[in-house]
Amino acid sequence: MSLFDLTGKRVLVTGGTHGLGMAMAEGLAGAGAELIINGTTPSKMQQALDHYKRKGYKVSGHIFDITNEKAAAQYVEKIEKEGQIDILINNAGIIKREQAIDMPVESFRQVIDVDLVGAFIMSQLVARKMIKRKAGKIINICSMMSELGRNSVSAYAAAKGGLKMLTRNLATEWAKYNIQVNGIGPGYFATSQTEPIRIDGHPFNEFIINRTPAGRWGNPEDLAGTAVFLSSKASDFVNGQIIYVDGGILATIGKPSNE
Ligand code: GCO
Ligand code: CA
Repeated sequence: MSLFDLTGKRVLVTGGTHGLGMAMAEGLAGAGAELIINGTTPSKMQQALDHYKRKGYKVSGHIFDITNEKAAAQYVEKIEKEGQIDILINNAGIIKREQAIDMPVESFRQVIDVDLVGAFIMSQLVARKMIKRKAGKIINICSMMSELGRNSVSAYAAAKGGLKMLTRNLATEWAKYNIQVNGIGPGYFATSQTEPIRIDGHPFNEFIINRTPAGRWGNPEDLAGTAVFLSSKASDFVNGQIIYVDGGILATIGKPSNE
């Protein structure tokens, strides 16, 4: 289907060495895209590149910190010398689970810096290229915490709520250049980030399964279709939307644990 075809498109995925970033990258590569992966850990990058290459995907990797605007600018220049970035997926993120009352300000700042400021830095750098070409797709990876609070994740919720509004604002400013800025809000997915709260028998694990109308954790592959849609021609008139891929969590108030 040519509407969703990504042949010849180059996508930069931040934090694409594992988890949801990797699953989305694979979805896009399956639709024909060439992968450019950013990460911060050389050993993880090597493993990821081996994985992508084993699957036969065209891929390159770049180690840099998205919160360092000078380094990020140098890498965007370097990548663009090899070919244009058609799609940017702002996926890199961190979480700190800590009661707000005790959270060191420095930890709060660090989460905002990676999850929100990093996405701004990368979007600005890449959009400067996209504006000249009058074409581009930017996808910000939001969260349930773009809409809902939860005990112990104040900085993460503040950052992801901010990322939702950054998405709308960048869409407002850049739609006229034929750049579509949208977001994906994953529900609760089985990744390394949720490993500490996904243990069988752990009350949080039971809670999430009960709270999700679909009755299960998301599998990373569940995100691929939405990522392809927002990267392709099929979404050329979709601007500033957050698509929640959450098994129905945000559609419902939930139910008692005995139902
Ligand atoms: C948590 C989880 C979440 C998920 C996801 C939900 O502690 O509540 O880790 O933050 O990772 O972002 O959309
Ligand atoms: Ca990373």
